Amino acid sequence: FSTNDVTVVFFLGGPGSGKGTQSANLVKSYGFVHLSAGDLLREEQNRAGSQYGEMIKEYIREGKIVPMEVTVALLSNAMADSLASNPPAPGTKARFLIDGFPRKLDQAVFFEETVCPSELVLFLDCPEAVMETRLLKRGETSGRADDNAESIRKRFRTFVETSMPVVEDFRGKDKVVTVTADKSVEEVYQEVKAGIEARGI
Ligand code: UP5
Ligand code: MG
Repeated sequence: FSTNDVTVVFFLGGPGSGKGTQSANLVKSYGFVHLSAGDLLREEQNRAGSQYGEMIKEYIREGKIVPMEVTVALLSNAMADSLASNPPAPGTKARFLIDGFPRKLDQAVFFEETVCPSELVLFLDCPEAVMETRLLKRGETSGRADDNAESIRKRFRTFVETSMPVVEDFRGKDKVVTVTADKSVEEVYQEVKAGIEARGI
């Protein structure tokens, strides 16, 4: 597909900061197509015959970042599928909200060079203690293999060491809208909306 046909917004934030929750709202009001890198990886992990299933399972449990070739292929295939089944009207662009990606600097560079540059980065800023409480609570019912105290600790470490530098890099390019996420879902959403609209997306 052509990058002229799409607008890409990256949605970043720590584990449990609320990316998935807010994405659902944004899809409804702004017509974004929501692509969660983590959801795509979990689907691939469960796909019969996937050569990556075991590897993805291990990386997710350890809170490590899956090699980017796998994730970028899943994302760009999902974008192409979406454009094929739902092409943008002439003169308009398809809008993709890419949740939980890029999580490492080299992934950001690779995606923007080989798939599509991003327009904006939404960043949910949330204290670890709040994210931990949310994830442990969700873990009671989510069935996610990484919603346990040990995996959560590892996810936090990866986020601070590897993913925050991506946010800082985009911040240096003035592409980041930061929203404080330690508030009610509705309050966070109002700020997310204000941030998007201020940037004319
Ligand atoms: N909740 C949400 N907002 C709330 C609020 N304002 N007030 C009170 N509660 C709130 O929310 C988490 C929980 O908090 C929910 O129970 C929600 O109701 C509540 P959610 O919206 O799910 O938060 P989110 O930020 O989406 O959390 P998630 O756990 O999905 O974040 P992660 O970034 O950890 O997970 P992801 O699925 O993106 O990645 C998982 C793993 O996949 C990674 O650790 C990594 O191993 C792998 N991965 C890669 O390797 N590469 C990638 O590019 C992406 C993922
Ligand atoms: Mg999520």
